[in-house]
Amino acid sequence: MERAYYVTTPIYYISGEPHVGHAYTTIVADVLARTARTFRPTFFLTGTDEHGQKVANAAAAAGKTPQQWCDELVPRWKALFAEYEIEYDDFIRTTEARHVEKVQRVFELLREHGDVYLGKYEGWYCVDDETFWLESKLVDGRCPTCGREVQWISEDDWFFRLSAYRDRLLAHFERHPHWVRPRSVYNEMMSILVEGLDDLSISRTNLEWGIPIAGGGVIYVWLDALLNYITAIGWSEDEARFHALWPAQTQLVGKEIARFHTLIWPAILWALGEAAPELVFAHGWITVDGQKMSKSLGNAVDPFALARRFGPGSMRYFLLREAPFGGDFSYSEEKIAQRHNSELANDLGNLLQRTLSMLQRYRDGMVPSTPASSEFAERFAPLPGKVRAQIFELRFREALESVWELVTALNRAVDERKPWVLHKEGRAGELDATLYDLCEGLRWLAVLLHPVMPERMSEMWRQLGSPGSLHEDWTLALVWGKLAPKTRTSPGAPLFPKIELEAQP
Ligand code: ME8
Repeated sequence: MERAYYVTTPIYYISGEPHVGHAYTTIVADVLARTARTFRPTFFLTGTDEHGQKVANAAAAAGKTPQQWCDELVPRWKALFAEYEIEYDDFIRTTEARHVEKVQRVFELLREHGDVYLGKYEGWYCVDDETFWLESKLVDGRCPTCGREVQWISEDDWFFRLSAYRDRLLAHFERHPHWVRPRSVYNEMMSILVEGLDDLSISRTNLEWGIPIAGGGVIYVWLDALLNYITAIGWSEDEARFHALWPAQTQLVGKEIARFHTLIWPAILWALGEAAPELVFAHGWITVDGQKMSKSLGNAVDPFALARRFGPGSMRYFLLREAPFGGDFSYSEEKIAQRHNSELANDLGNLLQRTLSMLQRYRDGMVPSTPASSEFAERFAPLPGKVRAQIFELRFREALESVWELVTALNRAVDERKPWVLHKEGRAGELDATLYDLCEGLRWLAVLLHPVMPERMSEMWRQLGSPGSLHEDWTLALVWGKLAPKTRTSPGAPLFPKIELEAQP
């Protein structure tokens, strides 16, 4: 089987309703997957992390069994992804039999190979992060990741010999300096490694909501959760399929869970005789007033309301365009509205509308014949390759800036060539050439921006009357002059109607 582009998101705790942060990572994965699908086999996995104390507590507080609670909430998460035009290939739930059975098999294998041993865990536990913490790692007696209170745990647990993998991890980090990005996270993980790794408790004795271990207790939720990336794709079941996908090319996570994905995850994979993923990218946080947006901090924003207000396309565009991917960035409705109005409504939406109305007025709505030459053909020939490379380097903001060079050039062509003057002066050849360039440029934009704003770009494609598919390989689709003369356009409603923000009180 041909090796596929395999991209994953974290699987989300369904301890409540999703927020914009959860949509964010999944949108990024969707943009990668949609771009990859145009030229190679692709697999995009997301899902929900349903076991553990955090979910059990949330269910208990709602007076439901954990299973009932999860079954009721999963449709909300699927609805969120549908709302944001996310096209995953699989959605894994950790309560599904296909996952549970394989996690139990992993545990047995680790036990057989001597990678686990029975010991006593005495220390602290952060329920919100589902993390064990030694006293020495706490900050002012609180969880060093999220700052919340921790609880004391004393129980007999199974331990994974993580410390035995430290040297291999160090060698891996040194040999593959780009396997963890951005650099700041790589450096942070390196310094943890240099300090040393403790063995990891991988079971919970005093908890019922989890995958049972023969002989008692349940599997620690993080071991259970990390394994989703391989249980979903046929590990130990369908070797051909598994090896066509694994190791994953891109695993996207938020920076607060980089440690699990770059120190613990490779060690578990190696213990199973599998390879580490090629890239773990640990991105920054969407912040509100300088703090991470999170449900438990009470500053989470309802992603459904935002999609209704600004449109899913504009939200996707904003999230990718606002900041260099990797860093934190602050969220505000003013910023979303501002980008929507100036970049999408003015630069792009107006360009389409003006072009189609001039075409209607001067050429009966039909694309003129292909000009003998175009200043754009040579200038923008390298653009698709550049944008694609930037997307796979996960430099989304730069990719959108590159696309905007074409948007700007087309707007400038309207201002400089003044089609209405060409029409008035009867310069038909020049008018044809200008209108053709504008339509062809817009067709390119629909293709290039389709992974970012799938529905809006399909609508733009429809208005342009383009036959063919938006899913074609860019190297075939984006040849300047491919737009067929006499294509009949069908102008429609504005793509990005302006949004008025109410005046602040
Ligand atoms: O950690 N900004 O699940 P989780 C950006 N179940 N991204 C954010 C964000 C924010 N403010 N808030 C959340 C878990 N995210 C585990 C993962 S994986 C084997 C198990 C995104 O529900 C970001 O991707 O807490 C973050 O890592 C993830 O949601 C955490 O989701």
